[in-house]
Amino acid sequence: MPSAQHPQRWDIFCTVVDNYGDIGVCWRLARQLAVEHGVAVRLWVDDLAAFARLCPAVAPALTLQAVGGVEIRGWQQPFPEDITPADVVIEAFACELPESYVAAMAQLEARPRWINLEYLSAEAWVADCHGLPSPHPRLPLTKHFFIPGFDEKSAGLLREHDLLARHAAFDADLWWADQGGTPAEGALTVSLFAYENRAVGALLGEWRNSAQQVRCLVTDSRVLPSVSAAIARPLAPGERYHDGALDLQVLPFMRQEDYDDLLAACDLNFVRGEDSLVRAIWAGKPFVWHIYPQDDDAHRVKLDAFLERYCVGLSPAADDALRAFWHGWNAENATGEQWRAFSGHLPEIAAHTRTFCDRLTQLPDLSKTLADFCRTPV
Ligand code: TRH
Repeated sequence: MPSAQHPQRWDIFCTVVDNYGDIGVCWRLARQLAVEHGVAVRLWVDDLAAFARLCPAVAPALTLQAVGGVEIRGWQQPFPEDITPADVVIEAFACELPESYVAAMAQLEARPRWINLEYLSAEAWVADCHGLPSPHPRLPLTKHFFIPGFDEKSAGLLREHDLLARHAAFDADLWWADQGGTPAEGALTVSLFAYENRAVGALLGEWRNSAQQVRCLVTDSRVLPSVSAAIARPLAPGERYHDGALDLQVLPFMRQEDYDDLLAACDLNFVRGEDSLVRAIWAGKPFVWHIYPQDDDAHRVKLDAFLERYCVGLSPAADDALRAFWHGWNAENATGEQWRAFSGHLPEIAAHTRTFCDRLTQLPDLSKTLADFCRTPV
């Protein structure tokens, strides 16, 4: 039997490899499916403590709870034998489903739609692989690859239906007042979320000596020790540091929704990984992407594939400056000169990023692509 035509029950399986991207994406998708598509979602997560950092309503000790219209399950070993698989089963980022669960999927008369939700990529191969079936070697089950990306040949990008309206209604003055005061007139406001990065020292030096005030909000993330090392002073969330033109403040790790506000509030956002990149695009402000580093340097190809799409339409000078600074930031050797060239083009990059964002909003959002795909018969 083919899978259900109007799948009402969805299971999403998420392992937290490291960092927050895996659960960040799964939580976003789960909420959207529940709230915007009206389906019942069970989200299985193997690390509820990591989840609770971006969603404090999650109680790490509870293996069964409901938050934001989603049923949240602690994914423990051994996996319970008495779980009936849902109509749609999403294995996020190739995490391996419990064997007993897969066996139960094969037993169902209406076999579930089985989706492997892959990592985001701007590379050309996505067009050839998105949506491909992968039959199970033994069982009467087929898994389909679902690959987020930047054009209509991919799964698209996650974007809540009201996100752009929320950004448009965002009151930056109010937000800054809550952060301990509106930035100085004409100051450059920056959010900094990144992995460890030795280039932080050169950047902070530039900001300290800049003619323009720089108000930098550092998130409680892996970049914080790099910042502390650069200023030779340990920094903790809540602390603030002034030196020359630099006014630096460390923020606690915040709720996922609040992180969107931070991106909307700043003139320039340093982001990392996968999900914060997409959120920076939707904020429509200039950003600098620290891509998740991979052992075989595969991330460099991925970074350049994104730059190829993002830079279309920039003037040659802005294009060169942006690529040079992004490459320097990712290689942890960005120089003051690269920063000055990049920041000199920020007005053009700001207008360009707005257009880039507008163009991408023409694509259907990923939750819709997925819901439509799962409605069609196998
Ligand atoms: O945390 P990340 O580095 O996650 C990474 C990437 O997703 C990478 O592709 C993946 O392979 C690796 O994990 C295993 O970066 P990312 O993807 O931006 O996820 C961060 C999430 O945390 C995102 O949903 C935004 C959220 N966030 C908060 O909720 N509060 C915060 O204060 C901050 C800074 C982020």
